[in-house]
Amino acid sequence: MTTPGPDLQARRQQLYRDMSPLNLTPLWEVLHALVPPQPASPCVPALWRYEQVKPFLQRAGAAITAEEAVRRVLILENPALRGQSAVTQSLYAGLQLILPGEVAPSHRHTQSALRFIVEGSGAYTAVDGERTTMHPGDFIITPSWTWHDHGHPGRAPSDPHGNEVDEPVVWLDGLDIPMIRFFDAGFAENGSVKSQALTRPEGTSFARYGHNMAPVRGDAPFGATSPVFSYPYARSREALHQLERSAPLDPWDGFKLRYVNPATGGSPMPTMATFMQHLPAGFAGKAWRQTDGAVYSVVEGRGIAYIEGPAGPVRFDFEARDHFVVPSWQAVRLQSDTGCVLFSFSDRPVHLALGIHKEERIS
Ligand code: 1HN
Repeated sequence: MTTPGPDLQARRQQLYRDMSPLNLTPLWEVLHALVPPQPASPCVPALWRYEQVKPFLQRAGAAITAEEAVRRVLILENPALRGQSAVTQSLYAGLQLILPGEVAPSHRHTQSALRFIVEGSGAYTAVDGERTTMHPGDFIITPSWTWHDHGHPGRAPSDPHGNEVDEPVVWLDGLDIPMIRFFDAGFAENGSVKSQALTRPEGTSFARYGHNMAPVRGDAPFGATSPVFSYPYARSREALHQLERSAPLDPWDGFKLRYVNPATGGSPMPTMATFMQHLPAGFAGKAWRQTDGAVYSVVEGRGIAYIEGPAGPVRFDFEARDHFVVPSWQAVRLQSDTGCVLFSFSDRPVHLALGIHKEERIS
């Protein structure tokens, strides 16, 4: 490319200045950045150690009630996207705390949400008239535009109806907030009551849709979202362990399964895919990269994630209840000496729907 002489450069700069009041700008000055040869995410890899985060959750618990906060959450902000409430360009993540005796009041919004229970038992979330009790490792869905509230009855350990203990409950919230904001398609409404009226006993949706069977008549109750709104850890863990007896170890993923909407076989939510994987003890995975940036919640065990960030390689030594984010198209490999279980979520269904999902398995 020849460099333009000073006359030509001046003429161009004058052209840009003159057209600017009409909100016109020359494409040729930005073309390369608009269509980069490969994804160049502004996101950076990041790790939140639970050991460091937990004291702040506890302080938040003393500083504000769930009711006053509406949702008492510490947002996991990507260090390169501070102030945007975003963990990747398209996804939001946060850690929510509810204490025994508290209620997080009913509301609904077009943003879809997932909960992944990090610590504690005995709290519930209610969706569209049905409650589900939370246990560590459970994956729970709040479909778009459904009424939802959370609560913690604070039952005593001696409660004859169960063995739930009276302890704080913390879960990971994953929402498609930045994506819905991008489309300017967000609506929200507060409920008229704190806790919604219950119209079905707990376990109804699981009984109807959670056993490879479905009601003979009737439409999907939540449209494109899974009619099963709680995927208990006991089931996912068992599935992974059974898988390992027969399936070969995947050199990149270890043993990995995706959660499905049983009515479609697709992802549980139209905007977010969820996964659970087991890296067996001694696993040293190969590197891969994919266009969907992903958030990980460490369920059990310890391991290492090596990520090729824009500023060079980073190494995250993680343990149970830690969270980390792998940005789009950054190469990552996972290792575990002790063995570990990882939950993750990403915006993959949107990439697939648009026909732009790309994955590269390296070496
Ligand atoms: C929300 O409704 C929840 O229902 C959690 O628990 C986090 C972040 C932004 C907007 C709405 C919840 C949220 C949220």
